[in-house]
Amino acid sequence: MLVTVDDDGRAIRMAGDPEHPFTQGFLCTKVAKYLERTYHDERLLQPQIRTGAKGEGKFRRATWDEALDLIAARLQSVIDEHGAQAILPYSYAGTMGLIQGESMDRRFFHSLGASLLERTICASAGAEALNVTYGTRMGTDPETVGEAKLIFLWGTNTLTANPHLWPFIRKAKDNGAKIVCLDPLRTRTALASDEHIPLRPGSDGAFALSMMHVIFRDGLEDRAYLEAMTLGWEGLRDRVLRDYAPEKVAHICRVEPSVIEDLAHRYATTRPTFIRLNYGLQRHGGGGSAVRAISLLPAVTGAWNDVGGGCLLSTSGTFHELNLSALERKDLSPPGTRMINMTRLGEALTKTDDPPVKALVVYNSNPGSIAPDRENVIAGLKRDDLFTVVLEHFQTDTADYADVLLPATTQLEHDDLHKAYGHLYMMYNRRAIAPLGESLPNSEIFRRLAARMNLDAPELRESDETMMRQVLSGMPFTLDELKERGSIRLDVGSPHLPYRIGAHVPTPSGKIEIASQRAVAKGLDLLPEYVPPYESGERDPELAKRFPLALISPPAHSFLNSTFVNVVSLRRSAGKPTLEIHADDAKPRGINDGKKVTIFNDRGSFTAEAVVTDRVRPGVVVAPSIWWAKLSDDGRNANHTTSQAVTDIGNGATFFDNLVEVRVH
Ligand SMILES: Nc1nc2c(c(=O)[nH]1)N[C@H]1C(S)=C(S)[C@@H](COP(=O)(O)OP(=O)(O)OC[C@H]3O[C@@H](n4cnc5c(=O)[nH]c(N)nc54)[C@H](O)[C@@H]3O)O[C@H]1N2
Ligand SMILES: Nc1nc2c(c(=O)[nH]1)N[C@H]1C(S)=C(S)[C@@H](COP(=O)(O)OP(=O)(O)OC[C@H]3O[C@@H](n4cnc5c(=O)[nH]c(N)nc54)[C@H](O)[C@@H]3O)O[C@H]1N2
Ligand SMILES: [Mo]
Repeated sequence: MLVTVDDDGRAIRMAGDPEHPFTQGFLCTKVAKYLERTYHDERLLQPQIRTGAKGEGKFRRATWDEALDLIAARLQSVIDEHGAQAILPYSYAGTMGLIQGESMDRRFFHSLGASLLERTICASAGAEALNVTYGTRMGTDPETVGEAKLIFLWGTNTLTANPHLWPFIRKAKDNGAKIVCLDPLRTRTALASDEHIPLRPGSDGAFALSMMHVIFRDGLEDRAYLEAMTLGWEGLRDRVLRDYAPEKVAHICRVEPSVIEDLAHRYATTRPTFIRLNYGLQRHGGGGSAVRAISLLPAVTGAWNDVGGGCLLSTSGTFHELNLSALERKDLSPPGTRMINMTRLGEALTKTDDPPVKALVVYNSNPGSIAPDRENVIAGLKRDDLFTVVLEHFQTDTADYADVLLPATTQLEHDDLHKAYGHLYMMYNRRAIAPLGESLPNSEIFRRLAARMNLDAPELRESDETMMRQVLSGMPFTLDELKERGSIRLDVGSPHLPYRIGAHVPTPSGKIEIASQRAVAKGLDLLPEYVPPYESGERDPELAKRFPLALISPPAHSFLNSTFVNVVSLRRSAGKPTLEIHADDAKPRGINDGKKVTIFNDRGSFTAEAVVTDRVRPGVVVAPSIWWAKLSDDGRNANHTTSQAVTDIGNGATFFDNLVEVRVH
């Protein structure tokens, strides 16, 4: 991003950097409004201490000294009474900067001996599925996607959630490629594709394995690739031939068998083929298994061998030379420290004992809006015996429950380093303006807090600049070069072909592990299989009868998870909380367009305005998200219905594995 600053030091313009080879001068809908957000009237500019009841949102202004003294004293008394593991840090994707997201904060909590947070809210099912199969997270070089002749956009709303990939897809299209979108919803991405396959949510693993059935049955697999690069392919072949015939799987996926046959044939006979696999489809009970199966399609056909071929979920494994252990200092955390799954925050705050969570420190996250089973999360946040600190830009749904609220700097107001998970460049974020009000970078807040708590180890005093040098110590460039150039492509060859024949695969066997002993060690099957959604007729017919509709609550086009919901222009374009429902489901319930409806299950309920549309298939309803509960009419959002159950692989969140019923409000 390029920021123009006027003579008074005020940022007046923001634009994409036209010289960045991947983002090419383009800012997405939300970040284009980042100045409106930064200079928002309601920015938190001073530390605050709670005066009202928890959740009421009443605070008084405090000085940094007073706020930090209070936090230090309260954390110390929690440690004295319950031990350090009664303290829980909670952070995720507010900023993905290495310094403001995983440096001094981690060192601070590790030194205290606080509970560790298992960061599973987004990507861990897919990440672990790739780790088990490929040893790391790498994929097709996104800049080569223009070479592909057949592209699957699978469980991804690319135009909304990953628009920077679109120019490369566009290029492929211009060269005659066909684009196929696999998504239960007719998203804007589906509309921009050549074909749309609205398969049933949570059935993708079966679909992929059935494609393999067709490929092996008809002898279309790439034997040479399978022999050279994979382990256990014969077992996979036998399994898919036995269990995943299209006639059977078509029923699971609610598509015609010919759809699977046709797609499998084209996939196996076209080159190069590219699959953009994204996170939407792994937010189901069987999400890990689904990613495991889909990611193996290019191994079966040898698509990994082609420039522009393969599959891309995440490139984050290509950043393995970053010295994250020097940055985070996990070694400072006492051995045996417990780990708490962030997806199960509600449970952690209301049921966990030995010790109970007595202090919660939230930064870079808004769990009061985004965590599943919100009813339970709020019950936890309301506890009067819980001491809660929130570092924020705004008074969010979570901030309302804070005892102490601290003002944090935005991306324009601090320096940072960024890796990527959708491209191959390391980036430097140079501060453009001075911090607004009394706001401070997260790293500085934790540095000051460590000093207040008399933690005087040298690693808790290091500057951001020192930490940047430490994390870059194994990279083939220096911090100064990165500052100078802004972004530098990783040294992975161009194009990067991570799994071309002859490449080293970082698994124990050095091959792509179709049969994975590491999967077995995690309690999974040796080979990929289809795992049905937890909340489905297959698993729980009784539940499916009471709650017959599958609710998906993916990000609205104008929001970034819960970020930007309070930015007026973006909220205006999002409109209001809606529920998209097919006429076949709306009619018998007496629902017509514009009617206010209640969406509910045993966990909770929320209200929205019905939009009757054939964008969704019958049996599926959609609530574009993630609304701030307090900015919705009913003070609730879709996470009142979502579940704390975790995925088959990676203990990930299952936001879209969620059966509900809908009635007129
Ligand atoms: N504008 C915008 N961009 C974002 C974000 C945002 O909030 N707003 N969030 C960022 C973050 S943190 C993430 S993780 C990514 C998420 O971006 P994506 O990985 O694209 O994930 P989602 O948007 O959650 O879901 C993508 C699509 O998956 C579909 N889907 C749901 N269940 C299934 C299923 O079972 N099978 C299939 N095939 N499709 C299914 C949904 O209908 C949705 O259209 O986007 C990032 N980019
Ligand atoms: N129903 C439903 N729930 C979901 C999802 C969904 O699709 N549907 N998506 C899930 C996914 S993929 C994700 S990644 C999570 C995301 O959940 P979160 O990680 O909580 O992300 P955000 O909702 O964007 O909230 C981030 C907060 O961090 C703050 N922040 C930003 N930068 C900084 C900073 O430098 N310092 C400090 N102190 N604060 C900062 C922002 O103001 C914002 O309030 O939500 C999950 N929840
Ligand atoms: Mo995410």
